[in-house]
Amino acid sequence: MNFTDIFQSRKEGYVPFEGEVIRDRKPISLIGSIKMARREGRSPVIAEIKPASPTAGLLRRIDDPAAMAYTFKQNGACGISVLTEPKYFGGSLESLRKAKCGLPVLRKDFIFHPSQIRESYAYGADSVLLIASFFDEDGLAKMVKESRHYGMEPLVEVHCEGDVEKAKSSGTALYAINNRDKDTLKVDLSRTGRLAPLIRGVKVSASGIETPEQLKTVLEYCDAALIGSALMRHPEPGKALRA
Ligand code: IGP
Repeated sequence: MNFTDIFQSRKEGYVPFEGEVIRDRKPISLIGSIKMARREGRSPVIAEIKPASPTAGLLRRIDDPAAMAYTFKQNGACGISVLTEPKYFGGSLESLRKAKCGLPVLRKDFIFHPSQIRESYAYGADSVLLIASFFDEDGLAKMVKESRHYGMEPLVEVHCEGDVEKAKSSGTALYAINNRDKDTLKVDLSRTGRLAPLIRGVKVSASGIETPEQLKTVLEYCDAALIGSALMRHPEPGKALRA
């Protein structure tokens, strides 16, 4: 199971969100929160609620996503990422809704349809992940626009130089460099050092960050880091953030 397979499986049977959406909520800026953490001398970490993963299987049973989000906030996180893909990551839209805690909340999923962006907003998201590799240039630009229509600046994920070009032409202001290969699922943190210099704008290094030393290294290249598995595996995820 690689990213491409999961993306395909997510498409199968997806029922477009038909609920009525009133744009009466102004999303919290993830970029603003990253910058504020840095100004205040806090480590700019986006903490991820990730019950399972295709490589590790079950990481942590999360009965109370609201409590988990609050713990992350109390321990200095600058944002919360919530996996909503159910089959391989054990996520749900309900946990997205529950993670609202005053920090910006990112919906982490395999997004391919504009209605998923409306749905994300309806469930309280402040930002959405868009994986550049799964769109052509036009498609990605349209999804960025759609996100902004709801006041959300999307996090555009890049895996290679080609993705960076695509992301740039989409006009996004916020990038994630994913250190995990989308085909082999192997982690290579040196990807952050390779791609970061090609990007202007706010950069997040994502995946495979396990130790304080690794966090320090990726933060030499990026404005923030996104950590899931290492926090989920820790007996006290909040404390792990402080390490
Ligand atoms: C977190 P990790 O290795 O700290 O658990 O990684 C995050 O980067 C990862 O969950 C992720 C992801 C994704 C999951 C990055 N991009 C796209 C699903 C879809």
